[in-house]
Amino acid sequence: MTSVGRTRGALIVFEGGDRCGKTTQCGKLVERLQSQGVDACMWRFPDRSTAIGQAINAYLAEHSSMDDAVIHMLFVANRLEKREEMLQLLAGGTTLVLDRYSYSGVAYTAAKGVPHLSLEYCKSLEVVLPAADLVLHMSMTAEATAARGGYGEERYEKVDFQRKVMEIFGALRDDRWAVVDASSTIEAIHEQVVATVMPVVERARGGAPLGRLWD
Ligand code: 2DT
Repeated sequence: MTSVGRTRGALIVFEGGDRCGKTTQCGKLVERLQSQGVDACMWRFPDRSTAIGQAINAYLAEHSSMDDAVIHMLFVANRLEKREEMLQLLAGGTTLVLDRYSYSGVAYTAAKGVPHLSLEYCKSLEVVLPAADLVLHMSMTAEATAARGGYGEERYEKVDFQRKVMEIFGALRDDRWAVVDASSTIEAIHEQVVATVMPVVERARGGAPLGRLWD
């Protein structure tokens, strides 16, 4: 998409089911990148701080209910409202580490199995957003994540549903994805993540073009 010059930051995304350790790994990665002199910051989607994000938060906490198509649009809008800022940061050389992105957007909605919310339809709403340079797929069985602390507090934390989400993540994988065994230790995962991310940061710095979803 946009030409961002020779020193752009990389767009690194962590995806996976609930409670698989994405947030911990995002934080550790940003710290490591910064310690190595890479300008980096972490964002989460949904971004619950905006007005749209607050409506999403109420839905996830089961304080409100919404039509499946409407909540899907809100998740998309929550990314679109950050699009400009995202592109500017990347163009300015900041590497963005995202805790979920459009891949969660399409996987969680398509997993509901609502006929008019197919994977293809969901994907079509995201095409104006940049593609990740790298998606780190924190892979773990739905049963194993369910055994982790805090599981079940939010709307989608149900084993059968998570199993469907994981199947769809599997189907979305392409050569920009790297699979990480999320059942491993925090430090072992972190080292694997760093080894996978560094060459991608270098490629972006060297001028590799930013892609567009789902080209
Ligand atoms: P966490 O904040 O704990 O990751 O949970 N989700 C997320 C969607 O259904 N669509 C989306 O576009 C995104 C980004 C995944 C957030 C929950 O919201 C789901 C789990």
